[in-house]
Amino acid sequence: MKEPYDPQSVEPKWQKVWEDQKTFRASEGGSKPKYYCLEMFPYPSGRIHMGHVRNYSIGDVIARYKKMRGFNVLHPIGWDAFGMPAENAAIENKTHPAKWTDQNISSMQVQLRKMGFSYDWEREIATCRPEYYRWEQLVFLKMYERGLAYKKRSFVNWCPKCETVLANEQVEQGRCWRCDSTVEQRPLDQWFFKITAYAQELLDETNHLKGWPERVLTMQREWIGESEGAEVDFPIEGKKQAIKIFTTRPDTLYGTTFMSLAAEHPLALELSRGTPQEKAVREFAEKTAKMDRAKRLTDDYEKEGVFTGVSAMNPLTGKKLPVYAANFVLMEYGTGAVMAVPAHDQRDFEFAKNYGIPIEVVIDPVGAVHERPLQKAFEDAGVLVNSQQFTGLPSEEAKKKIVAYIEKKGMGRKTLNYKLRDWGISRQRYWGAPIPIVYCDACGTVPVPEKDLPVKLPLDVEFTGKGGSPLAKIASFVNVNCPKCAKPARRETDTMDTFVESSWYFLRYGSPRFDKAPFDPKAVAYWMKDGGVDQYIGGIEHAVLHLLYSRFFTKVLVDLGFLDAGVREPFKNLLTQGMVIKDGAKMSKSKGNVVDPNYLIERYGADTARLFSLFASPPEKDLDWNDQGVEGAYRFLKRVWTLVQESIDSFGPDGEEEKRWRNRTVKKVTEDLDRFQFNTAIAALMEYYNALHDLGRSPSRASLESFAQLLSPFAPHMGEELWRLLGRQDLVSLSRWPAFDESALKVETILLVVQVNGTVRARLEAPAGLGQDAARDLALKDENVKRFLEGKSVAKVIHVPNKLINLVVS
Ligand code: ANZ
Ligand code: ZN
Repeated sequence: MKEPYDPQSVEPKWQKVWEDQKTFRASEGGSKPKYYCLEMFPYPSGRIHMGHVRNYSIGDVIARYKKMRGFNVLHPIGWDAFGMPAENAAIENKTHPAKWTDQNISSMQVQLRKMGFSYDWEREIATCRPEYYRWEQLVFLKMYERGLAYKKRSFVNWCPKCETVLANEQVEQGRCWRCDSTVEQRPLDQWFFKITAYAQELLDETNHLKGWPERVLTMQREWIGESEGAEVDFPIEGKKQAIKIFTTRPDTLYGTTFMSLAAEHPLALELSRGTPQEKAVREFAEKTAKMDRAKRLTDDYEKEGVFTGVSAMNPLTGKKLPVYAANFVLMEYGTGAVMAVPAHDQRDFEFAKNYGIPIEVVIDPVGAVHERPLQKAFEDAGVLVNSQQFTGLPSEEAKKKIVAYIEKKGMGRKTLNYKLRDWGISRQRYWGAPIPIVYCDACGTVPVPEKDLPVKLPLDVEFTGKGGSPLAKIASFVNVNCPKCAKPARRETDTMDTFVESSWYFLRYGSPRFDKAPFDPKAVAYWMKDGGVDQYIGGIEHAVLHLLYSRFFTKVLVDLGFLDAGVREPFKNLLTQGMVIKDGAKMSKSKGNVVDPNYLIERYGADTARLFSLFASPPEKDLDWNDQGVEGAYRFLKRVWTLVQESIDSFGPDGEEEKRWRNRTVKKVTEDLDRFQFNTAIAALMEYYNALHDLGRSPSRASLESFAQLLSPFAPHMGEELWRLLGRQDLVSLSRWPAFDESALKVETILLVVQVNGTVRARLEAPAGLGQDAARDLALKDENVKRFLEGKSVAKVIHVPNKLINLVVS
């Protein structure tokens, strides 16, 4: 009785069995080694897309494989549930963000279950629930206590359409990453996390993350952006103060011809006060504040500035240097002040040209001199000239000597600087975790007492899409009594950046229902031991922010005492999967080239969708969508199905060749899975199928059982069904991964046909891979061959390896 392959009946059946038997429930402890397999959790947009299918299929193969290899696997899922789309939907469709999010979660749960992913659903979390964010609020309070969370006025990227502050990373070429509006600059009081306090550790640790792609580590290092240099104090003429500058080129110190301050630098206004320049400096500061920050980071704009009315002095020569406020100096970097060396810095060069400031060469190329006047700045290292006792030294040596000299004279010091800025976490949005702070006229900034947590998001809210934070308009939320003096006070109405939730969700999974702390330190220590999450899988778009913030947060949680000190890095191994591409472009709604996974599941089944997305390319590479590939995956599964159906009434004997194929395939698939080479593992299964099919008889039960096991991480429903068809009553998902016999591989034999002068004289069983001489020696030992060679000598040998040897005699 043959059943046709019908994924629509097979798949739900096994999903229910897994669910009922709690096959993938994880618990701490036991003798098996733990394995924490994690995919980046989804934003509940309402539907899964092919990117999810791919990401989660990769993770699921790893989780299932490790389980069969005898690991105690944790494979959780949850929802990154705060964020702007819910609020935007609320504005557009008048649904409450909470309701919209819950509905989306429900429908995506159904979709993920239909994919047959081996999640421990009992650990599911959603970051928008107070049971989750209350702990984030607690961590915030602890960070505030330690000065790791603080408030400061700063210029922020403001998107006029989204009416929110954007992180620098959310600004792409001066535009909002979500809605593409031009981003403006606004001064605003903002909450920050002091990630810069961890800059050095975050940087150093990149050298120890051996399981991360080099590309991601490089991006993180560049983002942190360490530069080695010096701070030097330049005395101001007629004052006691000095201007503190940061330079990476102390070797050019003798070429300084002016000074530049950031327009916002407090000294700019202070120095000009009372001089005729005061008004100009103030106006310049206002104008610069409006300038596009992204643009300021490029070099592609006119270098402008104003004279402040005062001069400083080169601390080594006493030479007088006019002080300017300039638009290319950033307040947030270094000290916000620069010693300007126009001969060797292009920005200074352009500025000097604009304002008629002298340009003095102090670095010549090795073995040459510059043509004068310089056409542009010479920024390379070289040999010092016009630099007093340092003249003649190469740049690198001069840097060290000049810094040492300055240190000795007490004029400055060696320093490190980072491009990394503190993490601005304030969002003027409703759908986020409220920041647990109260403002009181008498007491100032007052943290909400721990016992009053969570500060819950009020649900009675109106969305107009206009005029800033909806929270600020809810009187019942805003008006509270001061926790200290009990007088009327106001709540903070900013919510936290949603990157905060995703910076620690992987820890919450360790004890998702724990209600005494963010997580149970024992449970989390168990899952995180030996380097953290064993395998993390997600998109390269998170290479910098999410991964850097998670690393930072993990360190903070250790330092605050929430997390076992054995863990300072969250992710031991990282796999960044490529994008899903169709018709040459990233599959995305905006490109209109989306293939809906639902369609695949309904038409071909989840196993086909999984198999295709794993077979089409290696995980790190982009996956080029093609319909034939899907058809091919489907056909393969159907053939396997038929082969097993046809074999179950009359298994064949377990022949030598069959054993060899089995061992070879188990070895290949095992090794490929260990290296996450899913596509070649599947190709090996396809070859194996062909070999079994071409036997000309039914394969043995052992071969088909191995097949079901090897296939099951990729196509788990099919794996279970075949396993049951083959008579097994347990679950293939819980079976022990097949072992291979290395020796069975080595003694592989072939049939060697021996001819004498083109006529077959013997058929010999011979080890595979014999060379010509060895094959000839073997042939010469055969009695029949010997007879035909008697009295003659071999003039020529024709050898077709593993097939035939022809001895030509005269
Ligand atoms: C003098 C000098 C001479 C410089 C020279 C460069 C070349 P990185 O490598 O990115 O760290 N600088 C310092 N603070 C600045 C600020 N707040 N805004 C804009 N520019 C600033 O760059 C360090 C160099 O950028 C510093 O070294 C300083 O200019 C400038 F031939 O000092 B340099
Ligand atoms: Zn008060």
